[in-house]
Amino acid sequence: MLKQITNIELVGVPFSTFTRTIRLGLEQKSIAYELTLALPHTDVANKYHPFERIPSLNFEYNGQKRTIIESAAIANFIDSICSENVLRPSRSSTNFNDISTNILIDELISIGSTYLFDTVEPPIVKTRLRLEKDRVEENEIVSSLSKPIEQLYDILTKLEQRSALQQNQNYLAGDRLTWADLFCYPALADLRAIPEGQCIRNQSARFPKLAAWMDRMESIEIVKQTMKDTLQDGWRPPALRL
Ligand SMILES: N[C@@H](CCC(=O)N[C@@H](CS)C(=O)NCC(=O)O)C(=O)O
Repeated sequence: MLKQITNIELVGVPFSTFTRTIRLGLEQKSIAYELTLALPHTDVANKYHPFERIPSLNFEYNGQKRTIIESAAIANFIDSICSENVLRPSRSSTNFNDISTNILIDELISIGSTYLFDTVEPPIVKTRLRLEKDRVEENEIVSSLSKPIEQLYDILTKLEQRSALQQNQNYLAGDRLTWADLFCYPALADLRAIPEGQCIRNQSARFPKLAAWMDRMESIEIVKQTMKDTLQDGWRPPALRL
């Protein structure tokens, strides 16, 4: 770990999927940090993030304060300050297997942050929680989610096919845990916490490879350590603004 870097502070909340991705990365690399609790669009979040999102990461370099926004940029920063417990092959490797793995990791980071997040979180997870909060009948909830569920199945099919799970490897980008897993897992963990997550739960799941990967992820210590106060842990957001 680069020793000029001090006072790492992550601004976000445990149930935010992007915040969880960064926490998973920091935990994996045993980087000490402080979590400053802030919901998006609040004064604390907005102080560091011009787009009013979470997470942001603050740190000091030789005593000078800096802030990074955007989870992929934060992940790259984490890699560059700590070479232990790697979450991707070295970017400077000229071995073509490493180059290919990095391509797949970058694809999956982008897929997880956009297509997957956009299909799982607002239209399914947030919608179900809001309807439940409004005490809408279960059959009405199910029917109002039917279109988003079709889209979800399409995205999950493509995710499974694009990932290394297709070649029966243990993790999304191969036989080791990488940032690809850390970016895709949190939204799917939220999905698993609601009835619509049946498709990635247990052996008879519609997506058995993703379901087995989720089980594998949930046996990892850093995943257990970051579960508290997430939907999976039974936690529900007060204002449903994830
Ligand atoms: N592109 C941002 C996305 C961050 C993001 O969307 N975070 C969510 C919480 S998980 C958020 O702040 N949502 C507030 C909103 O969408 O208004 C990143 O990669 O960090």
